[in-house]
Amino acid sequence: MENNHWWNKSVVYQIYPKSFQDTNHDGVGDLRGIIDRLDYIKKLGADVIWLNPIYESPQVDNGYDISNYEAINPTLGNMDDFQELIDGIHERGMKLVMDLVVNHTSDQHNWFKESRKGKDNPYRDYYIWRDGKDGKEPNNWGSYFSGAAWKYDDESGQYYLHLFAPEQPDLNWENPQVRHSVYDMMNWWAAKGVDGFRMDVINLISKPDGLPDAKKSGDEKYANVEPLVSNGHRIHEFLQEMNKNVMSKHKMVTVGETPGATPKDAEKYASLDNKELNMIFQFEHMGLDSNPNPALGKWDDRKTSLKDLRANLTKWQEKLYGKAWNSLYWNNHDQPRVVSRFGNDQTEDYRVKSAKMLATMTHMMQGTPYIYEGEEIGMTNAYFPKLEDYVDLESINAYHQLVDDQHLLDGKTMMKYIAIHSRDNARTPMQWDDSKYAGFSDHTPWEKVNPNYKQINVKNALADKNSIFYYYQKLIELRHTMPVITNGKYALVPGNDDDEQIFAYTRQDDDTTLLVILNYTDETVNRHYDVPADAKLLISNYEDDQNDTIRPYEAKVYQY
Ligand code: TEU
Ligand code: CA
Repeated sequence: MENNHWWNKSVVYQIYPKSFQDTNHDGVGDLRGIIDRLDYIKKLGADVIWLNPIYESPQVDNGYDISNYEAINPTLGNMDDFQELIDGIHERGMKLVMDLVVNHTSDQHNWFKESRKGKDNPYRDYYIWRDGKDGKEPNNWGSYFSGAAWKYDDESGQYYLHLFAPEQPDLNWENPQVRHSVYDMMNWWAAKGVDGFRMDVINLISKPDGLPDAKKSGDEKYANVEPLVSNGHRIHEFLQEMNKNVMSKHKMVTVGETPGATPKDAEKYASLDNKELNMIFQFEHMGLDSNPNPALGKWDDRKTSLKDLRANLTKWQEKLYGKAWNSLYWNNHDQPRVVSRFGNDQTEDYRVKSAKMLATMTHMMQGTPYIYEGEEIGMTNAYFPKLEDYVDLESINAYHQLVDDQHLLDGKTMMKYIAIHSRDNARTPMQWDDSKYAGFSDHTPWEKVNPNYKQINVKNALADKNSIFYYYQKLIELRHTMPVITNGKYALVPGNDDDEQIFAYTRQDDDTTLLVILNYTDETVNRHYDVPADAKLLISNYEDDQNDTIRPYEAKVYQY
């Protein structure tokens, strides 16, 4: 099966606008900052830029609470800046993907302001309102950001649903007016030249009929809604309708953010006939280091074993082959930094080696790779020690719920977990150089700079031909030039299934084989692989090749 859409060979660079580059001295990144850095992204070789939400928003959840879908957040710039940005991207032969957040709006959106006025308001049915049950919430659903997923509204005497913060009320997708308002808005952006959308929690939009209680599995106060609400009964109908009304009318790429999606779900969402989306972000590999106690969710300090990671990535490669298209990612604005999480940030040598090894792991697989700002220079977790250092509501709420309210963890343990897993680890300002505030701004940034910016920054990376940056640049170039990376069949090297140190797989098409060998550990390992005498070493993170001796975090790819 030949995959020959433009996005099959593309690499996406994700920008978190608030943290990328400030130009007007207020400590917040802005659109003009992105314009100034387009040549940098082009130099890396990325084909597509995905921007986290830049719309008008009270910023309760950093722009994922949108109060006007067709206006730019004034802190970030205005529509003229946006036009200049999209022109600049297109002039450089790149494309722009925007964030589409339509599971919910801000409570400051006009639709919600109208909706909460009362039961007779024409916008009432744009959201999900219910009466309470026995003086309590309508059901036991918990919010992703702690507490109940319902908020009582005094003014109109009912509860409304919010799967995320109370300031993020869920839209009612059962209402065709809601759906068509969204499609119109999408077409409005497409007319401005936008090349695609990343769709926020798009598989949560179809709620189960009757909104029944969700299952609790331990001592959690409110139930985790994800198993019940994700991939709901009308989701494919909604996405096909959206596709007909929007995607089919433009040349665009779409990626759905789909927590709780399995390969079976992906076969429908991202099937090669493109009736719904082009690909999805699945979360299974992001959950391998979660706490076994469901009440604690992701808050833990365990490390993902190679066995679990390999089994998971292999499953996605094999199950989607010839049927659907994968996205490939380690990082985004919600995840800790990959080199700290799956690699090793304890010494400079290991940081650089393990960052390259992990990049090799995903960039040699089938799918569209996503690089999150700073990943290409090996930015690490910030590990801030105090709760006051954190900005993200998810971490702060979780601390209060698990430590103060439920007493499931002591404060010290929770701070250790937050230092490892907080979303703020991804949101510290981009490290451009070693000047004060890392060249991000000359004003105190909205979120603290990672103290290691003097050593880890773009300026240093560009000056060192062995840097992580140039390694990513080479990986991207290989994807652009070698069809086997796009279309070759994936297979584990026989016998590799249980190896706790080495991950070895091949990609193969009619005339080329790639053998990828990766040491996931800080130990030197001896393994023999049959490599033909005429094989060429395509890329590696060591200066030389010692054949069966595979050094700490070594990555090598043979071509034959
Ligand atoms: O994230 C959805 C989502 O699944 C997250 O709750 C995720 O589980 C969590 O962040 C992991 O720590 C999307 C956006 O990417 C996120 O930034 C938003 O806060 C959220 O939706 C609500 O819009
Ligand atoms: Ca600014």
